[in-house]
Amino acid sequence: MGYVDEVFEMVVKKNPAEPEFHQAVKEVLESLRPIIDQNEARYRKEALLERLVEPDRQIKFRVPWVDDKGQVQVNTGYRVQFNNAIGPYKGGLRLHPSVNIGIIKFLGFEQIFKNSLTSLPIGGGKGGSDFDPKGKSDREIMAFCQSFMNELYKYIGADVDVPAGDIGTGAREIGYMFGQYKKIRGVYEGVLTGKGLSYGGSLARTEATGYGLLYLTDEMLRCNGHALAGKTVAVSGAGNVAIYACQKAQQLGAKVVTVSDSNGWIYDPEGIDVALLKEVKEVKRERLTSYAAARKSAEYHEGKGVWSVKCDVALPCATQNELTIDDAKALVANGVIAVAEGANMPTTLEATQYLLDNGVLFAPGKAANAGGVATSALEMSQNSERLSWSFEEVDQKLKQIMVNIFHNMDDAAKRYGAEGNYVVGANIAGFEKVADAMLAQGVC
Ligand code: NDP
Ligand code: 2IT
Repeated sequence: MGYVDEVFEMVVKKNPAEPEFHQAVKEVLESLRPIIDQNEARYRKEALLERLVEPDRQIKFRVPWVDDKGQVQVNTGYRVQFNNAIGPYKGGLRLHPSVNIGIIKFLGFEQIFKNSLTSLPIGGGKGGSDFDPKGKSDREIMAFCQSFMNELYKYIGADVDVPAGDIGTGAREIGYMFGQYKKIRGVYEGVLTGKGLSYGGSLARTEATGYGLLYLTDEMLRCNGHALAGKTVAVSGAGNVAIYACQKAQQLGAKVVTVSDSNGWIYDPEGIDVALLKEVKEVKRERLTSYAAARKSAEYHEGKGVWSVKCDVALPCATQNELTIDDAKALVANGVIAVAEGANMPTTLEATQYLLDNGVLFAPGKAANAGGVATSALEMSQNSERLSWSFEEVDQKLKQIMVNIFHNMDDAAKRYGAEGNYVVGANIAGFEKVADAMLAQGVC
């Protein structure tokens, strides 16, 4: 059996019942085959892959809090510190009832390579809880966040591990967590990113993941003889990533015709009204039915279905495994040119293969959505130098980072005989730097 297959088998055996983690490891290891084949003896002797797939540590803790009725609730908190070969652990906190250790591990594993691709000095980590923020009062959210930080503070720090937002964690939650960290530690430091602008946040961090997704997609289209302007775009999700993906797509001259949430989806042939979407989701925290009620041109559909709409570019921005083989077939049948992942691992392995086999340009999440964490790293830099940069300055840096990521993954794919396969290119380009740093730092 080859080295890749041996390590994958070991991962499945040692981490049973963690299908998302298995999926992420499989996707990465399979595409690293060309570089691993060339270096197999050394990597085996150094147990490089065995070290890469085993987190530095996994922290799991109780999060008790009191709801508005006076009832004590108990959730489970997680932080997986996966790899700090190239910088302090960095990655978001997901608050969603589906969260379990396997999901946090898949996200933390992906984050290692994503963070490396940004070319900034950040290692890989992820955390979160099975807490469901939906329907909770502000006071309940604060109670949860403070209790979560009462335990998490022991393991994080501006030079150790710097968490940020993800599904269910936005500026409000980061604010409550930052306040509690400051109270417990008595230290004012950039321990979290995605902070509010009045206490160390970076301009353009809110927009960064969605904007970055479009900067990379635009560059990928351009380098393959297409242009984003005039294209029809389907977006899934209606959260932070989706909203700013819609906004930047429109600024670049495309028409976005869909968004979705976990209840249903919108088809708006006149183009998504981003101001209305923001009002519904960011201000009122309501469902997409409110968007449909306020806009004549919008059709609301219950359940799944965004990928059945005819589009040139598809941008999955909701959650893992939301774009299945049937969706990929529908997109190809409708003539899709490009799929770029705003979410983490939204496309199943089978669907990814189908898109690649059918000549669809495919930008994997660890490259396409890296703009969020890259701008988090820019927030860390600003915190360290106790300065804040203008929106334009951050946005310009973000754009350059995304263009560089595209070219780095494009070059890596070419170097290893897989031209145009950006899954191979992104994984190899991300891996090279981490592997080099791990080998240089010895057995640790
Ligand atoms: P938000 O919480 O702001 O929005 C998430 C959106 O996805 C909501 O519309 C939500 O619908 C929908 N969604 C979440 N879970 C599910 C589910 N199980 N089934 C169907 N729909 C679902 O999160 P973000 O926009 O921040 O994150 C979206 C994706 O982007 C995630 O995969 C995240 O890991 C990834 N990402 C985020 C970054 C960031 O900076 N925020 C950076 C890089 C990647 P509903 O409201 O109904 O739950
Ligand atoms: O998946 C991700 O890259 C994020 N949720 C953002 C992480 C960060 O540290 O900004």
